[in-house]
Amino acid sequence: MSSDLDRRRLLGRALSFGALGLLGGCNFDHPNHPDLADRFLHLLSRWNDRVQAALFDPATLAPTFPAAAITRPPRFNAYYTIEHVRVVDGALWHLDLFGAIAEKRPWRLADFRAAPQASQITRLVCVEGWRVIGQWSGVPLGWFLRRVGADLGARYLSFRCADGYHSSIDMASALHPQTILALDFLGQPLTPPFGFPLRLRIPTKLGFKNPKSLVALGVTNRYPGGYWEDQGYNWFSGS
Ligand SMILES: Nc1nc2c(c(=O)[nH]1)N[C@H]1C(S)=C(S)[C@@H](COP(=O)(O)O)O[C@H]1N2
Ligand SMILES: [Mo]
Repeated sequence: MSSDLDRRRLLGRALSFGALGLLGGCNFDHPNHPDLADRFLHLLSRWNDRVQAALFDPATLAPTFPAAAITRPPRFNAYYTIEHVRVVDGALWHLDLFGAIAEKRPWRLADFRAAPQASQITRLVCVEGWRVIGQWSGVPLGWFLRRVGADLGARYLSFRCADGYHSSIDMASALHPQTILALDFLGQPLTPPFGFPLRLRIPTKLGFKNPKSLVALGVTNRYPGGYWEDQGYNWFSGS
């Protein structure tokens, strides 16, 4: 049973990285049919998303680690360098809610602090070829979605960030027990470069699917894409 699950996870990874390799390594451009090549790549990647979604086991946990394995110092990454991090004012900050959510009242920092918290020591894997282990704590996203009356039958969650970054995930991954809206790193509030005041922490997906400094969260059936997703990174990107 467990080796069967391992094989499925491996297959998922092979498909995921195989598709990334195809996207990065081959030249499908045809001088007469540039749109056709684009459309082919897009279809290939969306097919890959569906295979990965079908293989995703909502009960399989991402690996967890002992405190001694935590990477120090942590490693920053964004589509800009660390001097350009936009600092959010925690007192004014709120998370806007949009789409298929019954209670759209924005959530403030105190609301998230008052909610149930979960902690995890997990690995963040960046497609650029590095990985770090860290300890994140915060509100389980599944709890939050139920609390605000989100339509759990909808397909996508869409996230928008203070720096203009955006990303999206499937509902099954959103409801995974290790998917949290993180407030803390190593037991202290997140610092601005690492996503203050609130970031998505989803250890079953690659680093770029972990948007930092969230300003809005939506539930939708319309494919939302994302900053890197729109530039050809595979959308599902299980890690
Ligand atoms: N708001 C925002 N979130 C973001 C990014 C970004 O540029 N802006 N980059 C992503 C990428 S590519 C990675 S690998 C992780 C890095 O998270 P870290 O800085 O905590 O290591 O954040 C993700 N979330
Ligand atoms: Mo990344």
